[in-house]
Amino acid sequence: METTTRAGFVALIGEPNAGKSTLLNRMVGAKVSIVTHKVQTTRTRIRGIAMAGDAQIVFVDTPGLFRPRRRLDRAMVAAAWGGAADADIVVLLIEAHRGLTEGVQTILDSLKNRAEGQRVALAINKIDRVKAEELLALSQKLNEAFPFEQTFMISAEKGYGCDDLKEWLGKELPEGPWLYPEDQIADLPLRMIAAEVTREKLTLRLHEELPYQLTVENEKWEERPDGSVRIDQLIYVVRDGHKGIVLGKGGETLKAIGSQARADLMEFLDRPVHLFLQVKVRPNWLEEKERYSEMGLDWKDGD
Ligand SMILES: Nc1nc2c(ncn2[C@@H]2O[C@H](COP(=O)(O)OP(=O)(O)OP(=O)(O)O)[C@@H](O)[C@H]2O)c(=O)[nH]1
Ligand SMILES: [Mg+2]
Repeated sequence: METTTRAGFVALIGEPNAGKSTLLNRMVGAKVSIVTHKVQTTRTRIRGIAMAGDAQIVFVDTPGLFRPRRRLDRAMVAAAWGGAADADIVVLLIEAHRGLTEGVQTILDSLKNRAEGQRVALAINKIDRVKAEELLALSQKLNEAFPFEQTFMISAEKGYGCDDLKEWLGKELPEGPWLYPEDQIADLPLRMIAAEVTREKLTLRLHEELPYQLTVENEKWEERPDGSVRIDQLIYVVRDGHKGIVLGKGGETLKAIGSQARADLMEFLDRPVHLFLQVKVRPNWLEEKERYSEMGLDWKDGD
């Protein structure tokens, strides 16, 4: 008997910090998208691939949806909605302890306007942070606000409910051949993942506005005959003062960031890594078209 395969795209959308990237990594079983406790960590769409029985689910992690101010914010929010529009199923993540916030309400309004016929499921995330009794009421309230096809209570971090969600998604995707080789886990160039790892360490380490005003680009990727890889990255900041903070006293801060990033990269790439980081002041990088294509974002003239 022939078995039917299924395949399709599942977009993870939600407010910044909802846990979208954590869920993507949990579904894929590897860290392909960076995670921090700060908002607006993810800047572009990141595809991670998971198998559920005979179904191949291509999860699309998206930047958080919020009211954009800067050009970069607008490009991020546009990338997130683009991900939702292209998906077979959208999963809206919300945080259990925050509930139906104004931000969530705005997302629901937008979903109603743009997503005629779009299949949308709800995932109430971070259930480890609330009492079970509160969940039922929250689920009811959200389902009154939007006709979700299905509701899941999950903890992306602890894994609760994630198998149920994955199984359901696998069954609901359309029949068709797999879109990627069975062993592929991400659709993102390695060099981009490597730059993201460094940006994660910078975001975790630096305060206030600084993480939002820097970007990391891969400059060189050299496979060495001994099986190791040499990676050169550039960190663009907007001011001399920022450069000083990133470097730290005697270069200590950058050194610490570099060694954390290197450790993650060695694990991810499963081979020795030599990582070289350089900080450059580039006051206008947030208004440069090329930076956006490096980040995997669309540039719109006139924005
Ligand atoms: N307690 C708890 N924390 C979680 C859970 N899932 C994610 N987190 C935490 O929530 C924070 C944000 O997680 P991310 O996965 O980066 O969130 P995101 O939605 O991708 O955020 P942006 O990329 O900024 O839009 C991190 O500190 C996670 O560890 C969960 O199930 N329970
Ligand atoms: Mg994210």
